Amino acid sequence: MDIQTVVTQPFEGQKPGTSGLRKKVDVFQQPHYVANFVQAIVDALPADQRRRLVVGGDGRYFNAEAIQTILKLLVGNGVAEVLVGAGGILSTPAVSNLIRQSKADGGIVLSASHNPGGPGKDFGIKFNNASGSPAPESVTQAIYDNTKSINEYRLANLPELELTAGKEYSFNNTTIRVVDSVDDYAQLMQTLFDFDQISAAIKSGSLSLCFDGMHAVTGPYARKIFGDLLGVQKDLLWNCEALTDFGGGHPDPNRVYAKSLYDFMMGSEATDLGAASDGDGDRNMIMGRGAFVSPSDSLALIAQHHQSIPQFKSGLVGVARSMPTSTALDRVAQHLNISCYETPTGWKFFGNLLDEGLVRLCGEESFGTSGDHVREKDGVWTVLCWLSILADKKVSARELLAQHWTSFGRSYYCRHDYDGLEADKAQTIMDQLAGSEGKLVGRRIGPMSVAEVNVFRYEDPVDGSVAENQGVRVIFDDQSRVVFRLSGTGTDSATLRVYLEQIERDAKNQGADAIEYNEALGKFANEIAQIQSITGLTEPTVKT
Ligand code: VG1
Ligand code: CO
Repeated sequence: MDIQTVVTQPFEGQKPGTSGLRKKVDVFQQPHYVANFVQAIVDALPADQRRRLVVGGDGRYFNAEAIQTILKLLVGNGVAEVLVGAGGILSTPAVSNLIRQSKADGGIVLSASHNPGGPGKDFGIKFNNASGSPAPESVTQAIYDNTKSINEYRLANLPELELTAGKEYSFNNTTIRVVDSVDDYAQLMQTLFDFDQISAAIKSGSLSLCFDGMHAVTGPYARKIFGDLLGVQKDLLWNCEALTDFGGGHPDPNRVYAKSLYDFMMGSEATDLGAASDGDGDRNMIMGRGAFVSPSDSLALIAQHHQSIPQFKSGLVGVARSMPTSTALDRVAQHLNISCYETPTGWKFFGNLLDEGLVRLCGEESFGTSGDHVREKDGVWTVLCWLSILADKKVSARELLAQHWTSFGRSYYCRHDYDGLEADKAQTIMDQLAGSEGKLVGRRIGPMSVAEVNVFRYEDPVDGSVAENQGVRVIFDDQSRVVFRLSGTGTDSATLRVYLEQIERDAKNQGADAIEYNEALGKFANEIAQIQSITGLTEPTVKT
């Protein structure tokens, strides 16, 4: 097999963000663009860590072409073994699992997650390390540095490979094995949950689930796990046909983009549990009959009821949440007498804590939860946690939420996103907020007054690495908070995220709608961040 050394030039801006490199797909479609970036990944790996790599993506538009290029590149670089998902498809948590199970040196995930797919839409590539975790910043920085000086890459002249499960190819020093996209992951789930208990409840009619695959990667996983193994009827598994453009939708499981599921769960036909997952299968939305469970509450409730989940029967040890995620988890951790870590946004920051065994459960307000079984957030797994809790407690999700709020207080939580900002204006907002403590301390809104304003800085307790500038926190005297940060996953203009959390300890006042409850605080946030005066925007683009 011929190996060609292709002369190339660096592309600007191949800098990984919160979760890998994300750009418009036409940027990735430029000649050399994918090859440059993947060669930069390979070059960042020490020579003895190129033995075995896993490759797969969420199946969006351009996934198939990019996979073929990556295989040529990995053969060209003499990687001994490559495991690739059938059709080039693997959900993000499934990649993480395969890396761990096969003791690979890492994996390449093709996805732009919840961002839309199709011509003119978004694409992405990220690298996960040998523990299955998104690469830490030291590695993404090394990759980025390589992209700035790259002048050649090595490509094998492979024919187009048919990626059917079970196929195996050998070229020069490389074996390529095509694996079933769902099997290993489904097996892992069966070791973590009591499938007999859940399926008995489903088959007896005492527990029902409606799942929306949003025409994204989890469709086949849901059919196998919820359908074949647990007995959920086909008509309750919606949009499980994976499509390259996600059916034209936005595969982001929240109240706005999973609206039909939301409406169904609020209506008279609702099932006990409603759930949806995103483009690459790492996010989840959880609803009970007539109740939306905010991701921060979902995380706190999983911690609270961890004894209903076989994976956690031996105890949680510790838990972690990203900084903007609500403090509901902290209160449960305190009650359980276990540690609760606060990390910057992005799953990569949980990797060390999980590897060291300091935490077993993690989550983010952005509809992401997972345990120590993989090193990614995991949508289907979260649904199985909720099915386990409901099957075990035999109480509705709505009732569990009410009980939780009575015991721990309710964190009324929501997020306001201001999209389409010019980058320099977004930066001005952040800069002036960072220096605003003197001006803001003591300012009142309703009964609360600002106690502290600071810029979040994280020092990793395991390796001591430091992440600066991870968002501005405005903390009130009753622990309520407003957090501001800029998105690191967008593909064009800047997005300002404003996270609102108000803690209501009085059970009489815990039944309101979180978005409405936070309206006044959202206006206050707009004002103190000078969003309107800097950008002209009086209202956020999205409220979730
Ligand atoms: C967003 C979320 C963050 C999440 C990231 C990747 O990042 O806020 O919590 O980890 O997306 O999720 P940002 O920088 O845009 O706020 V996914 O489902 O894209 O892998
Ligand atoms: Co995702």
